[in-house]
Amino acid sequence: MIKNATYIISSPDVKDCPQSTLPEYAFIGRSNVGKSSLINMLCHNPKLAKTSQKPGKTLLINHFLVESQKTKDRDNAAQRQEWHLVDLPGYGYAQASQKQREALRRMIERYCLLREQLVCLFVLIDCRHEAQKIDIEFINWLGENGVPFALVFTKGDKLGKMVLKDKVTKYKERLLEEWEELPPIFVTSSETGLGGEELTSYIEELNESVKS
Ligand SMILES: Nc1nc2c(ncn2[C@@H]2O[C@H](COP(=O)(O)OP(=O)(O)O)[C@@H](O)[C@H]2O)c(=O)[nH]1
Ligand SMILES: [Mg+2]
Repeated sequence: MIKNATYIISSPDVKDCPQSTLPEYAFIGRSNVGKSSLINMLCHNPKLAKTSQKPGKTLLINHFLVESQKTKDRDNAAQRQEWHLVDLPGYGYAQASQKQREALRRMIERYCLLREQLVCLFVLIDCRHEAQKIDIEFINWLGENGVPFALVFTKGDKLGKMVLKDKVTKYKERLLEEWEELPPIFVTSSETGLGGEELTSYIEELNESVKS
């Protein structure tokens, strides 16, 4: 359960990111997939991360400090946690120039490979679309480079229950063409709150597991 979230800083490169060693979770995906909206939904604050109708706005690594309270540990006691949530720029923005896209790709790759605090990268996928080449390539790159990730289907409110289930099944089948195991998968909607608790609980479990 997230109690509080505050914006910290926007950084142009991984080397400029906060020095803190708090466990970190980043959201990535094509621009307009719903990254900022999902962060706001999870944090119960519609104004926290800037959302936009126009894709390709965020070009920086945005850090948020989150305080949450995990209940039901072994002693059934509430446990306070602090961690970072990161809103990354969207990849594959068609209107950007070749040079811009290349710079953005380098920045994203550097963040994924060099940010030691990163516990899990959440790759967001619009549930309405068939598997897109750019997403599959990125997912494969994560796998090849050993970057821990999970998949998050967004905008679940836009499809009926059965169609949604079918889309997710198809996506899994597509991934299993290349991978033996599936990553953790979440289905969410920032409009209805679908999947918010599952995602937060997952992060809280991971926080627990990385605690030294
Ligand atoms: N219906 C619906 N619209 C959404 C959802 N998430 C995001 N959107 C809309 O999609 C657009 C892009 O969202 P945004 O969070 O800015 O995407 P980002 O570029 O990935 O950060 C905005 O117009 C949002 O209102 C969702 O779960 N359901
Ligand atoms: Mg955004």
